[in-house]
Amino acid sequence: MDHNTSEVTEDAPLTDGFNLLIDALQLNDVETIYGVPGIPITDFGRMAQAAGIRVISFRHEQNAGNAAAIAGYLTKKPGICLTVSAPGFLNGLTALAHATTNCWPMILISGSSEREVVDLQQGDYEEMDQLAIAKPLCKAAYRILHAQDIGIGIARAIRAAVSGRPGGVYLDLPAQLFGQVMDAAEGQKSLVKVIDPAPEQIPAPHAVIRALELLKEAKRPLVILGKGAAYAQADDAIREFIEKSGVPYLPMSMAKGLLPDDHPQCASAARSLVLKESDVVVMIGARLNWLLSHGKGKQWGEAPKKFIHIDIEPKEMDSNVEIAAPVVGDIGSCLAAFLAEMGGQWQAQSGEWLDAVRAKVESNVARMAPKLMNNNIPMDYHGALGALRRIIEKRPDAILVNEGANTLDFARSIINMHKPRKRLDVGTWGVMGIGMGTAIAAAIETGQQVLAIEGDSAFGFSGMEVETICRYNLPVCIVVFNNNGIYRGTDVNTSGGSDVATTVFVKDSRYDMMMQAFGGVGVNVTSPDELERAVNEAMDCGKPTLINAVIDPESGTESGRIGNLNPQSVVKKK
Ligand code: ADP
Ligand code: TZD
Ligand code: MG
Repeated sequence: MDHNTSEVTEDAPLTDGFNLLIDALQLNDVETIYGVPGIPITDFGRMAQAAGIRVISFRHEQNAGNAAAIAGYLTKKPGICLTVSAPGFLNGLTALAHATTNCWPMILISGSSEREVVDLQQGDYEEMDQLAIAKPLCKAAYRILHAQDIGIGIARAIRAAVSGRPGGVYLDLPAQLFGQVMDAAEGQKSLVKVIDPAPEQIPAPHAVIRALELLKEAKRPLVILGKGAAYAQADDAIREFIEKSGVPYLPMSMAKGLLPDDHPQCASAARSLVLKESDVVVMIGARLNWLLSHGKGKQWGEAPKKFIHIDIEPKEMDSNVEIAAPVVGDIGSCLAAFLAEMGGQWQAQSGEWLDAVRAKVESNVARMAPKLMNNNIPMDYHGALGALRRIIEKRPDAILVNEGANTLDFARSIINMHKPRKRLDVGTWGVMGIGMGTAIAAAIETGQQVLAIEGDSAFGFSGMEVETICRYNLPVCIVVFNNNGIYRGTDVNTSGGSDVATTVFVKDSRYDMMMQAFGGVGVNVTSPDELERAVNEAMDCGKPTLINAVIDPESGTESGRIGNLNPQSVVKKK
C-alpha cells in the first residue's frame, strides 16, 4: 500500500504525519518538547512550536533527554525528548536509560532512516536499527509505520511510561511517516486521548493489616522515604503517616524535603544509628539497592530486622532481603489505606528510641554547626555549603540541582530541604552530566528559581548548555565548585612525564567567563561571604548567572563518600 496516496480523494481536506503527531501530543496535554533539531525532525519541531508546544532546543541530546527525564519526575507526565536518527538517538539513549533506572516517565522520540534500507543494511544516512538497540535499555519500545497509527502509538507510549512503575519509552518514527498524507477527518478520528494513564493501584486490605501489625510490635521502628515517595505527590498522606505513627524517618537524597529536614522525627543526622539499631523498617518508594547497602551488612548492624515494603512494583519485594510485609500499590493509595486502618486509636511511637535518635541528631548537628560558619579562604566544602544552606533556608521554593563527588555528598548532608521535590540530583546511577538539563527543565516546568551546585568536573559534562540557559533567559544560578579537578586538584602524574595527572584540570580556570560569553552574569568568588552575596544577587534578579567558587583543591576526598566502592591497586605500576 502506498501511504502517500491511500484513501485520499482529490478535494477532501488532508493531514499528514507531522500534523497528526502534533495533534496526538496536544490531545494528551503535552506542553513541552526537549530536543535537538535535524533530519528528519526539523520541520516537526518548527511545526510543533507554531502549534503552541514549547520546543526547547539544546546543544546536545543527552541534556535534552535529562531535561525530559526530570520533567517526568516533577510532573508525573512523560517528559518528551526529540532527536534525529542514529547519533542523536544514541546521545538521547543514555538519558532514556537513566530515566528508566530512576523509575521516571519519559518518551524518547527519534526520527529514523528508511526501514527498507536499514533492514537490508544498505547504508542509509544515519542508518541504525534504533528500535532493537533501545529495547533492552527502556521499559517499552514502539515503532509507528503508518500515519493512521500515530494516535494509538502515542497513546501506548504515554501509558507505558506512566502506569505501574514509571520508566522510559522509546518511540521510533521513520522519516517517511512524517510525510504520509491521509484524509484529515479520518486522521482526527484515529487520535486517542489516554484516559487515566496511571490508574490507582489499591493495596490488598490484608497486606495493609499485616504491615501495621508488624509496625505495632516494633520497639525501634524506622521509615525510609525514597524518591518514589516524592514522585507519588502524596505529600500530605506521607506527613500524616509519619506524624501519626511517631516513627523517625530517613529521607533518601531526592526525598529530602518531603517533610522538612528540620522536622523533629527526621533522622538524617543519625543515619548510622537508625540503620544499625532499628528493628522494623518501613520502605516507602525506595529500593534496597547499593544506596542502602542492599539492606544488609555492617551498615545495618547485627540486630535482626524486619521490613515492610511499600512499592508499586511487585518484583521489587524480596529483591535483596526477605520482606516480612510486602504492600504492593501506589503510595497514595497505600498510605490512605494505612491511615484508615490506623484510625484514631493508634499509639504513636514515643520514649527511649525516639529520645536516643533525637539526642544523636542534636549532637551531630551541633558538632557540624561551627564548620558551616567558617569564612575561610580558600573555601572548604563546609564553608561554601554553609553559605548555600542559609540561602535555601531563606528561599525554600528554589530548586536545588546537585552533582559532583564531594560537591554532591557534602551538599546532600549539609543543605536542608524544606519542601517536596526541591532537590534534584544524580539519581540511582550517580551519573555526572545531569546538571544543566535538569536545571533547565526545573526552571521551565516549575517557573521557580534554580540553584545548581556543580563540581567542576560534573559541570563539564553539560556545561555548553549555559548558552541554552541564556537563550531562554532562565532563572538559573550555577555555582561551580572549582577545586581544579575530580575529587581533588592536587594529584600528580607519577611517571614524571609532562602530562598532568588524570584527575586534574587547568588550574585556576574561570568558569564564570563561560556565562559571560553568552550575555549572562559571571562572578568569581573566593570566600563564603562573597558566595552568599553573589547567589542572593543572582536570585533577586533571576538572570542566568554562573559563579566560579574557588574551593581549596586539598579539601575533597577520593570518590567523595563512596570511596569504599572504588577498587585501588595495591601493586601499582612504577
Ligand atoms: P531512592 O533512590 O530514593 O531510594 P528508588 O529510585 O530506589 O528511590 O526507588 C523508587 C521506588 O519507588 C521504585 O521501586 C518505584 O517502583 C517506586 N515507585 C515509583 N512511583 C511509585 C508510586 N506512585 N507508588 C508506589 N511506588 C512507586
Ligand atoms: N562519568 C559519568 C557519566 N558518571 C560518573 N559518575 C563518572 C563518570 C565518575 N565520576 C563520579 O562518580 S564523580 C565525578 C566523576 C567523573 C566527578 C567528581 O568531580 P567534581 O566533584 O569536580 O564534579 P568534586 O567536588 O571535585 O569531588
Ligand atoms: Mg572538582
